[in-house]
Amino acid sequence: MYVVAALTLIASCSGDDSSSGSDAGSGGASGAGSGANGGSSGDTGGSSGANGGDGGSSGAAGAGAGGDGGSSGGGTGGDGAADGGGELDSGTDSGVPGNEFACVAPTPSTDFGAECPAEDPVTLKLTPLRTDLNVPIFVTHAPDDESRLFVVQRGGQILILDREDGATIGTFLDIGSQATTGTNEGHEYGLLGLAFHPNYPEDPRIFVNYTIDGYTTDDGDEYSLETLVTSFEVSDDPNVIDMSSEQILVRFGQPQENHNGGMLAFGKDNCLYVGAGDGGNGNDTGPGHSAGGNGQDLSKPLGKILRIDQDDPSVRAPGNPTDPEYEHIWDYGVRNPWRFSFDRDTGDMYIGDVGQDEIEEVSVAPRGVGNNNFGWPIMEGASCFGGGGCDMDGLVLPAYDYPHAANSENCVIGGYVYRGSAIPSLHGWYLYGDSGTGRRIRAFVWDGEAACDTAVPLSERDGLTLNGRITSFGEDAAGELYVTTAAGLYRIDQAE
Ligand SMILES: [Ca+2]
Ligand SMILES: [Ca+2]
Repeated sequence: MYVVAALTLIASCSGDDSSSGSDAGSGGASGAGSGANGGSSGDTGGSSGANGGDGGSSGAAGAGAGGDGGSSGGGTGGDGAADGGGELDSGTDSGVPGNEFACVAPTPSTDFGAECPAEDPVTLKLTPLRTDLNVPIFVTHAPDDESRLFVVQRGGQILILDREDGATIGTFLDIGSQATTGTNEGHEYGLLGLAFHPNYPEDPRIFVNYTIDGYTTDDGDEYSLETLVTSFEVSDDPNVIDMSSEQILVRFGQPQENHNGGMLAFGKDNCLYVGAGDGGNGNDTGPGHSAGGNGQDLSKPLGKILRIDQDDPSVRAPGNPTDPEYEHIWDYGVRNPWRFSFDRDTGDMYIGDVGQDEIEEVSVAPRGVGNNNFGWPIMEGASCFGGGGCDMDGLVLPAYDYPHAANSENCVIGGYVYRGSAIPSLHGWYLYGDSGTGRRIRAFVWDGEAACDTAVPLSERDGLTLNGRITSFGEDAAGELYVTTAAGLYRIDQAE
């Protein structure tokens, strides 16, 4: 029943993958040098090359597809302010004298949800900005920067493109030689996430999530990859990162090469959120998986949404749940949260959690409300995993789920709540998609109790065509939305 998906398909992000380790050489042990900013690895075993080793070299900067990326969905428009419209005043939760951008305990949402709209949004179109990229898996912006887009390629590059016409301005960062990256479309590892500090560029740090070669512990536990979340600082040239500035925030082993999550984004609490998959394999079982699944094991970073204080990643971030043994856990019970985002107006969190065999789901958590158990591997979507019954007590069910059958869908790609100004009727709609060959773009409005869904996916309703499978959505400084595919970057516009 649980078929091993072909690695030649990006669809493998929703299938099993029993292959562990041995991804043939490539990338050295990451030079993640210097600082050793306290990488509080979970209990996933030792870490290769200790903190900040200087590692190898080479690296198969391969093309491939896969991973995921970050966003800076966080800090934006003021509390409930109406229209993100390009203003980034970030950090509404913060009240720390002397550092209004410190990671602080969040202020839980008090007015969750919106009204279901009376009508579907206007007809949309996709405006291609690029069709020649090398496995772009994320696009985002720097705070207040309305002139540049930052496109993450899974092979390790962050490209800077002109927001208007997509022309290449430069290469911001290239860690292709130190990351271990996938070489075909289905691979889920490489450079997977990017987020700018909410006070960038006054605070010159960007944050990235990528994989390096794995390791074997003294006890013989094998990790095929290791996830690193690190920071870099921009150099005196605003289009070039200082490669000597890397600092490790956290690192943890990946028992299998799939389900690495990879998303990074700042919340309105100015803390760094990290998506971590269940470790890989299938059914959240096998080597490196706890009895009952990593998703439910609060001593591990795997199968979690993590929340980190970027200024002191060695301790539990202010406001994190105090029970979990692993101090960075914010939410748990996720399988592969490839993409999540924060509504830039409300601060609510939308998580696209990739399902296994039958069901894809989007979960929504109110701003500042953590410690949610989203159910994996007890449940897949709103159903007990594998059929039969299960104990749903205490589990947070998805806002919306849909089956694989019928429409060639099998891998949800989380998106964004539209808060731009170019398409007024789209305001408040959450746009997301699926990387299956159906290439569907969908939308709903979450009213706090149910997802008000459009009757027909936007892609079909509006005849939107893409040159490849969807890999991500992204948001620019003005709140306009984009879609990336295996080679393309498109802006979502209103049709004439
Ligand atoms: Ca993994
Ligand atoms: Ca779930």
